Amino acid sequence: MRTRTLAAALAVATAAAGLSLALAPTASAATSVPDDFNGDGVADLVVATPHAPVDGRVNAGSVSVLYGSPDGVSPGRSTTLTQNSPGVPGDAGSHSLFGATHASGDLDADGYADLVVGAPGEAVRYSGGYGTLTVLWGGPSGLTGDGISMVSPYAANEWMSEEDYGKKVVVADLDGDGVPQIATLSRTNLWAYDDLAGRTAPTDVARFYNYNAYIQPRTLTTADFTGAGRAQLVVTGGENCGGTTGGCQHTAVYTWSDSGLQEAWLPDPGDVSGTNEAPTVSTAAGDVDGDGYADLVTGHVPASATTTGEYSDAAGFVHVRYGSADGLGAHRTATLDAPGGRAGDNVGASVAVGDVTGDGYADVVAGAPGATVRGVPGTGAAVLLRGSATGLTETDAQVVHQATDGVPGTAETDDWFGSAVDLTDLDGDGMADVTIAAKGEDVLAGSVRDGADWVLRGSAAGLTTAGATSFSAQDVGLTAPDAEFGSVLGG
Ligand SMILES: [Ca+2]
Ligand SMILES: [Ca+2]
Ligand SMILES: [Ca+2]
Ligand SMILES: [Ca+2]
Repeated sequence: MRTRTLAAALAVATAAAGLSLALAPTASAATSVPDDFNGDGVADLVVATPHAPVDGRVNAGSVSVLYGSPDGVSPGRSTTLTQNSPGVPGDAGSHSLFGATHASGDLDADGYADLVVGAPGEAVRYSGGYGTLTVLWGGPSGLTGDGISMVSPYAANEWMSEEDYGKKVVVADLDGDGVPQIATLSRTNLWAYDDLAGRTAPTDVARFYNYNAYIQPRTLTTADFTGAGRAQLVVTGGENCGGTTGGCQHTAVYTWSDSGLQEAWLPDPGDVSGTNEAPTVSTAAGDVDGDGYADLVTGHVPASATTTGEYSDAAGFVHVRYGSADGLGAHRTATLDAPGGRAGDNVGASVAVGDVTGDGYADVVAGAPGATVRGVPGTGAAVLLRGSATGLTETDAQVVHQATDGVPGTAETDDWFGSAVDLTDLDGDGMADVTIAAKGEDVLAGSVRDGADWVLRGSAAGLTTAGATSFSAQDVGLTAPDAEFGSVLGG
């Protein structure tokens, strides 16, 4: 959805500037659906399980692609790949965390979307470095395992070391030539690559930004926030202040230029009361007010001194910085509480942006994995906040959870429904469908973190339970308990 919004913004921007003929011809050769791996015109869903064991290696990781269709997705039309699958580069290793992040786009401009998968814990042979990216090529049969592997430029430098390369990844057209590129975060660096030259791994990075010891980059997002006809990168993370590691928040926008990545800092929204800085725990982008500029949506859960379990005891909130020609958030920002939000909800622990209702305004789904439902703590919920001409609104917000009529499953303690969310049009009807992960869902006897995913379809009225489906590890042939199946739905 992110790239489609970018394309819409690009169309508006170029129409306004009379530049429609200046677009690179390669753009028309690329697929029009950024996550359509088998080229049938319907987007596909990737759910990743970085904690999946593979052939006895713990936390090696797997990714599952479920192919979209007019009937939506089904595990019966899926492929699950690990680093031990035929063709996939590398070998499954303990704690590689293959699938900790993923992003897609047509990197080789053959009309089929390609999947980039991060394995930030993978040891790089003959190097002190950790972390790889794997590019899996799409084709008529979808993802088959055919791919290439990438490592940090520092992995080949005896004087440098790298940690967590590939912990976040995005695919976007950063230089405005119509072909998307890869950008990725490590523990201390942001790397942005040039267009791939065919199906070979890049030998050098085009642009990078190095963080000093005072900033800990955490999230990476991309979209065209300024109507420039190219995407910018947004990185958020903790920043040391007052003697506290990560006590303040850092948000920076990077624009690709001939001289490197140009950086601009943005103010942190703080928490709802405006007294403390609230960590940015999730990010997504899309045009929620339909003005042609992508908007940045961030989820914030204030840290809590009384947190004892998986989630904070804070309510959480969602913040919007509206895009404009003058820069992201230059003219307008907004903070939204989920209606009825309560302490411990953790609303904004996850966010996704997409047009659920098909009215041309992107909507937001925010996960609230800590929410208490009908007296059961930690059940979790997801909230639909609607886009409109005046921006994102709490009006007619819709809450769904496992106790909602028509949603499969049972609301249980610490299911954490909403631990991750994604919005992609998986049935091709023009309305984005939500995928909701519950990483604490227990499926097998005696386990507590088997994990599962739900898909609820978009409709003109909002999310509908008609055609709702859910699936877990066993449905795609995985058998290990407590692996948090499908807990990663994107970046
Ligand atoms: Ca497809
Ligand atoms: Ca491709
Ligand atoms: Ca906008
Ligand atoms: Ca749909």
